[in-house]
Amino acid sequence: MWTGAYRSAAPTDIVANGDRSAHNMHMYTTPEGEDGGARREDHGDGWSPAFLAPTREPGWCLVEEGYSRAREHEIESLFTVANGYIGTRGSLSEGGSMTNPATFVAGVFVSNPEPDSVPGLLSIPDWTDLQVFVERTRLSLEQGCLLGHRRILDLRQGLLWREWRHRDPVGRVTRLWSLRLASLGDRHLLLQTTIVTPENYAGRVQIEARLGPLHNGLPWTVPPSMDPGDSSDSIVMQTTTGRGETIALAIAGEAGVGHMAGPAHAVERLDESILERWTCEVPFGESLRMTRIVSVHSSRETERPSLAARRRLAEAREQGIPRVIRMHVERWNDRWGAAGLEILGDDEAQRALRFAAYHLISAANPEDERTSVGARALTGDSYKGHVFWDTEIYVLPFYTLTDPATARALLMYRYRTLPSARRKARRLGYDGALYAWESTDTGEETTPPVAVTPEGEVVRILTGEQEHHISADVAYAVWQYWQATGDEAFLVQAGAEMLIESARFWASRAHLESDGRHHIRRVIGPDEYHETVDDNAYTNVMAQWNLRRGVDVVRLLQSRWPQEWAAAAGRLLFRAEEPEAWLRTADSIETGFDPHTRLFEQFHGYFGLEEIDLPKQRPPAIDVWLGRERLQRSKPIKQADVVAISALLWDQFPREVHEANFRYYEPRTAHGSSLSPALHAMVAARLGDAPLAEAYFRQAAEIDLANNMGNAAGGVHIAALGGLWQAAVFGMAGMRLRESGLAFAPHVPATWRRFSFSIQWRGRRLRVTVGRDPSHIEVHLLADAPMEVELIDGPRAVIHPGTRFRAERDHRQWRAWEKTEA
Ligand code: IFM
Repeated sequence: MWTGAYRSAAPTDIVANGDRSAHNMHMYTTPEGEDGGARREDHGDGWSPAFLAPTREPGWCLVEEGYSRAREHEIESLFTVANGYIGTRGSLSEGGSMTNPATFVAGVFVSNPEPDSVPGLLSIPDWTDLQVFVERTRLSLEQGCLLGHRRILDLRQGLLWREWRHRDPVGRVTRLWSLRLASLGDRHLLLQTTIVTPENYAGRVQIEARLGPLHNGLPWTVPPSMDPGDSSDSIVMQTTTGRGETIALAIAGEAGVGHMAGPAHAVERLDESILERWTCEVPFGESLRMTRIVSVHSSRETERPSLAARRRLAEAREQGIPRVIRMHVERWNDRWGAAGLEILGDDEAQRALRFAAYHLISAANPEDERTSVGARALTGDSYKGHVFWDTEIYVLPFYTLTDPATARALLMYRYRTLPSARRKARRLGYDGALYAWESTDTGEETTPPVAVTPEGEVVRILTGEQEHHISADVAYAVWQYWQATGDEAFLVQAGAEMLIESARFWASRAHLESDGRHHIRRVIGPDEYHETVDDNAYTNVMAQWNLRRGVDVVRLLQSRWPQEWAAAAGRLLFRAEEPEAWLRTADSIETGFDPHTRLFEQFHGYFGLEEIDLPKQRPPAIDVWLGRERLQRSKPIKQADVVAISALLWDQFPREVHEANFRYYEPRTAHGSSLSPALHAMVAARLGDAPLAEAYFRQAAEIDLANNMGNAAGGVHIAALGGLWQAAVFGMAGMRLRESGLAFAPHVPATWRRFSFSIQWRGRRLRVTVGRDPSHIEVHLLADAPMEVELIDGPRAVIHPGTRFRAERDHRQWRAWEKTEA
């Protein structure tokens, strides 16, 4: 049984069985025979088209019933609507004692003047704030009687729905319905519609919507010609970040009651916000609806962001709100078509995987090569929006295999920040490129130099100086993208340079010592509990891999694109002897591998550290429990480190090596990082340990869905979500990239009857299904040219477009692929 907070629950109509308090919200029932689940409101004015209803199937919805103040912050993160350009947390529009609304624009950072502080993602004025008054009494979840309250994150359509019934002290019952989106049809648009329906009265209803604060770190100005009072009836404001960027937003509200003329509208400029007010007498049986539509632009895309924001807003209004919503829903439909995730037999796993994909789709923008995905995407301000290795190792494979244009844009961000990576390498005395451990808009190192512990102790943060594996991680993602897409233009114009510059970095970073081995000293590996270590296995194996791929790419360019290579070699001041030197270094890097035990030593001296038995249920903050000093001297590991070698370089080592290392390191891993469980799920699955794989899959899924690390308030853990997708595709389905096609080694958990997903490989679209009873796999090549599919320890076949291939396992043996009807 799952222990997640979100269990299967059909998003049924919000029908209260009489008046109930917030404590028994679960009493809602599914109306017999009702079609379409949640209400299809017809507001009598043709405004609400029939398609506007939450997706009915529970496998596509996250439903939050009732209201619990204590959970608000994490719900806001989970229920974020975003589109890779902009993201708005799922906070309640009317606020509340625990509300923390925020809207982030990807890649827009503000510097903090405090000493030792680093830039953080800008939060623009809150556009969602909205208060409803019935005869001057404000509707509040924390006052009056809550008759029903439900929020639905509609993963399928990318919509956040809300339904709320409220009774005030004099017995008036009001229903509020709302919908919020960050458009995938046009990434510059945000929209929120609210419909207020007096259920048992006719009366005066007022909506107040604020835009602010106007001085949240940065002053927002309303250009004089666009004053709130001007005839355009939209508000335009802008700010300049101090890092050279101007951000502008234009906002307009449209209100109506059925077919009647619009309600009275007033705008007021307050010190900290702009307040708009719509007031009208709502007749019995009618509703007051108000839609706020926002357009955001920055100087990154246009020289005149204010103008662009205003124009785009006007166009959207011209198109009409239903069309804006429809385009958004259609784009979501396309994205789901490309990712197509279905798990039969385990509804919770299916929804967790779709939740992961929802946030992955929401996190990145294929049209922007100057931004990347921060550790909490656009859902919260933890880690200040900084970009880590999380993107390349955990998140990027999802895009590479379902939406290559997005993967390319994210890799181009690393290409564009190469100059900063070169500067960092130079500053530390190395050649080539060393990427920032924490990166923002410029690619300069932005890891904070110090942190204050909960006990008030100021400690140095060494990751920015010592966590060097990031350069190999970027190289890994470049190569994986190249393998999966065959994107020659990218490789020649950008990818090769990143592979070469990172190889150069390792060639200078590894030192040949008197034992005849190259050593990489004073680093931090993925296991950040152990700082300033020598020869971290993950770092060294990845460095070795990076050096060899550097050689491969040089040879590839020399043979296939000699002209382009000549130009690149000149630009990079390439020396002919470099590849040989890289190979010599790679061959003699100390990886800490012992062929007798088949174990990698995580770093030099690790095996001699104090052994501490971790309880089966790992304490959440083992670093606090043991203290920093003791942790350094003992074996508990923060997160997958040697296990990450197995996850990334499976084919480089025999199965026995993966088995030995997993069995050794898994019990010693505290999973103090959200990145850890998913990689453990993937490796356990590849080892055929389905129960353990399933347990880790759940643990990874519950990081956000059940807030099992206690910090989802700061945003969803996008790396864990990317890792979850990888655990399913690379672990449970056992998919691996090959030169001529794809290989599979399915190990499906007992509860997953069938798991299907869609992917792209070198321009071809495929639908893959793996299942049990009997164990089987089906591959359906939907389009483009033939390709090879292989079963590990089994047959291989060339498959053709439009055909479906199926293989079954019989007594541990795979039978030959059979062509079945497509
Ligand atoms: O990149 C990770 C790191 O591996 C562990 N601490 C959190 C970072 C951001 O998610």
